[in-house]
This record gives sequence, C-alpha cells and structure tokens, in this order.
Amino acid sequence: MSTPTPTPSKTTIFIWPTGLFPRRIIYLLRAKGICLAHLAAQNIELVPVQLTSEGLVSCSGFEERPEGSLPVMRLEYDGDENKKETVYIHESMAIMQYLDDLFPASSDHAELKGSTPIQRARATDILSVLNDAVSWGIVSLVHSNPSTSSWSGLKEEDMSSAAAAHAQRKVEGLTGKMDGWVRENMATTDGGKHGSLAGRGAAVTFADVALMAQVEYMKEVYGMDFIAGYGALEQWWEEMKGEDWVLGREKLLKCERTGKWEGVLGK
Ligand SMILES: N[C@@H](CCC(=O)N[C@@H](CS)C(=O)NCC(=O)O)C(=O)O
Repeated sequence: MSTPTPTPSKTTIFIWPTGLFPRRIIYLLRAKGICLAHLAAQNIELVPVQLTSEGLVSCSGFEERPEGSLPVMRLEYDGDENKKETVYIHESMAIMQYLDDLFPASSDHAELKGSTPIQRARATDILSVLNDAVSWGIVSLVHSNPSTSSWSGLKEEDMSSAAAAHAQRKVEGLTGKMDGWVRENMATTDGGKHGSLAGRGAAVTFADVALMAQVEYMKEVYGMDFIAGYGALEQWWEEMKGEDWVLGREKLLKCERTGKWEGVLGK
C-alpha cells in the first residue's frame, strides 16, 4: 500500500512499559528528550498496555490493542475523498528508527543512530549481535523456567534442559563477542570511559538503549544478570545506569497502573 501524504494525521503507539521490547521505545524517547508535549505536537498518542491474567491488554480507558507483538505503531493517513489509510509498523527497531528520524538533531533532539558513519556502523554491529543474543536468551529461558509457559506456548513437559543449555552457550558466545568489541571500542575512547557502546565520542545510541532494556528487564523479572562476568559491558552498565534516560521499574509500573505517562516522559 502506498502512503498518500507524507505526514500521518494521527499516530498511535501501543507500549507495555515494563516489557522487554516496548521498554526500548521509552528509553529512546527519554534519551532523545521527547516529552508528552513533543508527541502531542505530532499528534502521537501512547496507549499503555499491562499484563493481566488475560494476557497483554490495554489499560482501562484506552482503545483495545491490535493483535500481535508489542510495541506496535499505527499511522493513519488522510487520503483522497476522506479515505483514511492505515499503516502498521510492528518491530521495536523500526519504531525507534522512525521516531529518531521524526525528531531529528536539527530540532534539538539527540541523534540515537550515532552521528558519524563509524558510530552508526558500530552501534549496528552491537545491535545485530545483541538481537541474536536476546533471541537465544529467550530460547534458554523458556526451556529452563516453567513460569514462562504462560506466554511461551511451550508446555512444561516439552521443556528440554539440553535445548536450554545449548541456547545458553549461544548467548554466552554472542555476549562474549559484544564484550570484546566494546572493549576494543573503549580502548579508542579518551580516558577509558565508554560513553556509549558505539565507542569514541559517541552519545547514547540504539545499541545502548536496547542493551539497557535487556539488562534491566532480565534483572527485574527473572533476577538474572545478563552481563555478569563480561567486564567491558559491566563497566558500560556502571557508567550508564544512573543516566536520566534509564527509568526504574517503579515508574514504569505506575504508568501501567494509572494509565498516565507524565511520570515516564514528563509533560
Ligand atoms: N521482535 C519484536 C519482539 C516483540 C515482542 O516479542 N514483544 C513481546 C512483549 S515484550 C510480546 O508482545 N509478546 C506477545 C506476543 O508476541 O504476542 C520487536 O522487537 O518488537
């Protein structure tokens, strides 16, 4: 389907604030300095979703969420003769990309792709491996933790300790790879500080946002430290965890309970 006008008349993003992938969007918005007024100016509405015994459902008072995974973004375009056209963007990375473009550095918002070709390449290097590690991590988790069968679709009797161990080895290989690359990036950074996973002079990037979401989510929900024993990543986390864009579970949960975004993004 072609999009009839360059600017959507309305955009809606469905977000489960404490979830793993949706949290990427919240960290991104905060890291870019996007508050509710900026979103309102572009006619972007955020619909909070919560996890209940019925699964992931929109908070009360908000429209029902579309089927599929979260986050998801819906763009509504006014077409000819008042015909509306609707486009869905389904993946967290694609939504991050869209928001990064929509709120560019030229409008005083941080640029999360990285601001030079090498920063962008390094951020994408890390992000690609991280996405693999996250996927294998989920395989390991659903084959080792029976509490995940409520959402994994895997029955407890079908869980396999061999599959869990194999997936865990993959996670360790990929995380070790990331750790090595970040150590190299760090070696080229003044004073040995990472700043960002993308290395020399880079500010926060998509890679930082996605790794922080993974580390915080795994800690909060499963009590697991995703980067334990990986020195360069641990140092990165120590340096980054206190930054304003990293929001703790309490405020994310409050948003799910009240349906209000002020405490997460500011007015
Ligand atoms: N690759 C997707 C993964 C999204 C995903 O798995 N989201 C979870 C919540 S954190 C979800 O919606 N699970 C329920 C489902 O897939 O129906 C992305 O990056 O957006």
